[in-house]
Amino acid sequence: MAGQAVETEAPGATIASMATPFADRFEMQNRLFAELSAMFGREVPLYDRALLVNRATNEAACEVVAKLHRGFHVTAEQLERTSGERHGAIRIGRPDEYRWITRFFGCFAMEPHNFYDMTCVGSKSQPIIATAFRSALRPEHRVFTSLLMTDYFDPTTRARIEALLARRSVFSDRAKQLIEKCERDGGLSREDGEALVREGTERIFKWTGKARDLKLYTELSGAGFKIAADIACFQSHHLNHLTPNTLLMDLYTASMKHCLGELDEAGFRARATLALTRLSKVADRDWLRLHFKHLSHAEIDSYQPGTVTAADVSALVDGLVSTFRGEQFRLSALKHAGYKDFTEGPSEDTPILLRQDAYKALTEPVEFTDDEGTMTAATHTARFGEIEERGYACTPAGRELYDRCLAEADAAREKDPKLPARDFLAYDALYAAPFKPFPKTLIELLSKGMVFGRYAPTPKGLGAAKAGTIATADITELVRQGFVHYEGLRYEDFLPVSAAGIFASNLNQYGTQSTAAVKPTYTQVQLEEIMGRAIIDSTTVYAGLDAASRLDTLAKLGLTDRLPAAERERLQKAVAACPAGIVEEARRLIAVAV
Ligand code: OOG
Ligand code: NI
Repeated sequence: MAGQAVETEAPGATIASMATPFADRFEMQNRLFAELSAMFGREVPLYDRALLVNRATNEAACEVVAKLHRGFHVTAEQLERTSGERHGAIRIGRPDEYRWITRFFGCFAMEPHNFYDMTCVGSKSQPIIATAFRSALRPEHRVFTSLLMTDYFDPTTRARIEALLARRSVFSDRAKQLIEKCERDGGLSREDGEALVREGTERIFKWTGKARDLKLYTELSGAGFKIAADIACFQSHHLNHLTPNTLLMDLYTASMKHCLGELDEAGFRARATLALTRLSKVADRDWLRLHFKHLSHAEIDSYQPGTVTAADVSALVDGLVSTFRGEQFRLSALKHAGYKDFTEGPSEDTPILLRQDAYKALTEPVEFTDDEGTMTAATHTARFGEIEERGYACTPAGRELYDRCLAEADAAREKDPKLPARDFLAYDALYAAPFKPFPKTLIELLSKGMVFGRYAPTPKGLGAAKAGTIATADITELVRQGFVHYEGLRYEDFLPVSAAGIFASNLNQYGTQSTAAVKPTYTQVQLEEIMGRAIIDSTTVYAGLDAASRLDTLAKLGLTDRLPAAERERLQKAVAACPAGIVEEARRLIAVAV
């Protein structure tokens, strides 16, 4: 039948002329995260309401952008997609479980990216090593996946944790069969894909509210190992949080605080006005490209410049105030533990990496069962409500500068930890000051080598190349002359120091020290052996994409010969260091998008 997808499993059948019998892995990924989000919303009503707050604030941000760029319009569906991006966090207890989870995410085109050693982040250390699963080139969603390192503990505690963990089976036989089938056949039918999504939402990631060994739980928590208790005593890899994407962090956090009853109307108005006014100053074409993947250069070029007045902002703020009067925004009526005092990551005016914030971990009822079958009601505080806003991916030089600025900003904050709650504006200025050395616009960030980018010749550039009138091979100069388009690469990963801060503030405790006789050290190879596959170093991908686009652009403009030999070699090396196939796939995706 014309147009009907072939869904039958047909190993060995002649399928050359048919559509692939397999479900698209990215569609499966979107289905998985949509279902996880629905599951999490049922488990945690506050999460569902926070999504509504996120929608309202993203809509307001889009209205500012639409006034600045006449012709810009996002459909509800596109906005839903942008805001529908999620990152999850799960914490795993056993190496064999970790390998199953790796294989599970593999079925959804999600591969391990970067090694995070949380045992080495100073006073915020946790007994955890981690990687994040995502697609290398089409990162729609990601999951930060931790593994509890039991040898961080003294032998007796370690044996108790391991004995408890040994008794659980998170993956059903059916889930294992589906994963094996996917690996063997090279994909899953749509029906099997749905079945695997259900394994995720009905078992693997589901919160059961049931736990075991209250004694161990209490002892671990009391000794400061809440994270170990969260992992060892439960029966699933329950989602710790599922984080949506915001276009405007400061508007979202102010709104959440207002809806939670922590910020009165006047306070909210002031902060919302500031956030929207700031947006109206920075939401240029680069901002559009960063936040809306679906917009092409040509589409952005077609917008006419417009303005945003103080009256426009004030009307938007009025709109939010009245929206938030609605019953569903009365978040203060739900059980909650308040909102974090400050946002993790770069200052508001530095559009790099990742900014994160959260409502604090909720106290949820849990029922403990002991070996004799006796049940005890208790509570567990671990799951929180994070939000994120993404910026540009830093080069190693940019990352180094970031780390320095961050250390200074952290130190300034620690001198007066109550300041964010007492005087937000003063705190905002205090935190931003150490980030002053960081450029604030994309073109500056690129030309100073702080972030990675992607380049392409413009029609004007191609014309000039033909006419032989281009006088430089310097990419920044070519951009300035209108011969080359640029964009920044979005940061798609995590920040260990922010993550440590998030663990710390949500567990309501700082890090923990190893109780083993000698504190073990952990390596990426160790985690790779557990997973049975290599971890992608995302910097090699960002650097490879940046270098390949420079080489391609210069080649298309006939300028390769003018590139200094050392520079050409550096770029070629960066392309070669990128994991196999990624640069080619990126070129293919760009060609498709054009
Ligand atoms: C993971 C913490 C890391 C992030 O956003 O940095 C993380 C966890 O709490 O399990 O999710
Ligand atoms: Ni997170």
